[in-house]
Amino acid sequence: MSPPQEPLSLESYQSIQSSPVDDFKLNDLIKSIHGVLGDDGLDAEHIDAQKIIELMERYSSNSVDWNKYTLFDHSRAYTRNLVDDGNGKFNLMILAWSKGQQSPIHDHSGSHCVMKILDGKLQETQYHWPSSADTDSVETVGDITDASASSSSTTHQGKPLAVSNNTVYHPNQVTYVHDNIGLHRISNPSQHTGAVSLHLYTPPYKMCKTFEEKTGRARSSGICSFYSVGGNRIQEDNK
Ligand code: CSS
Ligand code: FE2
Repeated sequence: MSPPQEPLSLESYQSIQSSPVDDFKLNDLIKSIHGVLGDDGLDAEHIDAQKIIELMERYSSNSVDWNKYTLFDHSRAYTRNLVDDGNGKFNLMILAWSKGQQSPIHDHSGSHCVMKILDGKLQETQYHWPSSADTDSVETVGDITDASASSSSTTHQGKPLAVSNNTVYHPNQVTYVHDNIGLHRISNPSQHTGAVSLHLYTPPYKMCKTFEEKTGRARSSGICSFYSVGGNRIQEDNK
């Protein structure tokens, strides 16, 4: 198997950002992504990340398209709502962030991660990887969306993770991350309103690693479950 394509540098990605197009609906975006990553398209491991970034940029957020996927839950860190499983080549999902919610610091299991803000504001804090000594742990925490996954209550010794970038994104803006760039945490900085984002992961992944900010200690996320699929809530015992 050949290695995944090198991720883009931030510079090359920012220099060609395109504007959203009003008549390019969410369904058009989904069809186009299938065209690039689907059965007749490129294999997900050999994709040109720039192509899917441009498609995500072309879509102009309209809540009519995505309202049914936006299930908020204050008791979780955020919710992951599957829009399209990409026939196994990608996962397109909508994440719903209640006020003040945040993900744990995490990696993306070698996948490309393209995130577009649909509503509200979201902050992305990128971190450098910790030294390898800090990633040896095999302890598994619960689902990545468990509110406790961000906690750092252990007595593990290690250096704090170093922040490499901190950016607040607004509706229709797109950002990209890959393990070769680093780790990140997504947070909704608003204490008053929710936020909604559209995420494309390719290849799709079921597990990733989460990291303690204060020590760099890594843990396996456990299965990254969906809160809903196609707008329908998944039963707790059937995630
Ligand atoms: N990567 C996280 C969401 S933030 S990009 C996840 O898979 O749930
Ligand atoms: Fe992420």
